[in-house]
Amino acid sequence: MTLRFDILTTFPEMFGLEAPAALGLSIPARARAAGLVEWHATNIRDFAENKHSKTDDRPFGGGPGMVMMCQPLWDAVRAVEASDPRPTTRILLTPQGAPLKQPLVEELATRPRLLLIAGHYEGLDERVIEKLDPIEVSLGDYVLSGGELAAMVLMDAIIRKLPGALGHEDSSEEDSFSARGPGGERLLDCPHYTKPREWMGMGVPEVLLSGDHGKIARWRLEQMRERTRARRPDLLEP
Ligand code: 9D3
Repeated sequence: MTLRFDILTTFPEMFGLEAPAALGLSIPARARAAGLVEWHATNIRDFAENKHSKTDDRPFGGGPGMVMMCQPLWDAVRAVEASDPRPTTRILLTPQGAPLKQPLVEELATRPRLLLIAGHYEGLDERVIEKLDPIEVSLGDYVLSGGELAAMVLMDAIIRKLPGALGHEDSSEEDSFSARGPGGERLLDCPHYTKPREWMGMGVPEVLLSGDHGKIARWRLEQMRERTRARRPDLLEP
């Protein structure tokens, strides 16, 4: 079954004519060519019923920036949802959302159809958020110019989890944040090395050249734990 993404945005050009640059190569491009995923960007402006096709207006109460109006977005969602009988899971990309984590990515990868709402505005009118009742997702604590790149990041993370998207079927299981130590703990990846054996006077850890696969596996696990302790101790908390 093909996963369908619909992206609602006032900048559909960011998603390209064929594919956004970020999704036009590598795993997402292959997944699309294989029919595992399709995506459609829709311009919210096309649904504005006022005469200048305005999608935003000044905030009640004053202040900087513009607020996305309810009507164009609501009508866009309804029209896009009606274009395909599969039910959508609505997702709003917003700095107010829950920080994106791999478990949500993996849950979303099981849905038939995802509706992503991305914008370049101060925010949405709260009433349309209430009516749409979307899952609100943020990428983290930094400020982007808009939600479109966040939508592409989310799409990329989901697409690579679709069955058949990776050449190496088990490599997504071994990722950081999916990798588990024997105690079930989430761990960062270990360091990797390839040829040449010496580069700019730097060698390669001897154990990796030993051919002792048990010893190598134990060394890698120790490196994973060491790095996680040093760099991301939060991952080791329960
Ligand atoms: C002071 C108010 N700003 C909130 C931090 C306004 C604002 C800035 C940037 C409102 C929207 C945006 C555009 N960002 C997104 O739409 C966005 C986002 C982000 O900026 N950081 C991390 N994740 C995301 S998901 C969508």
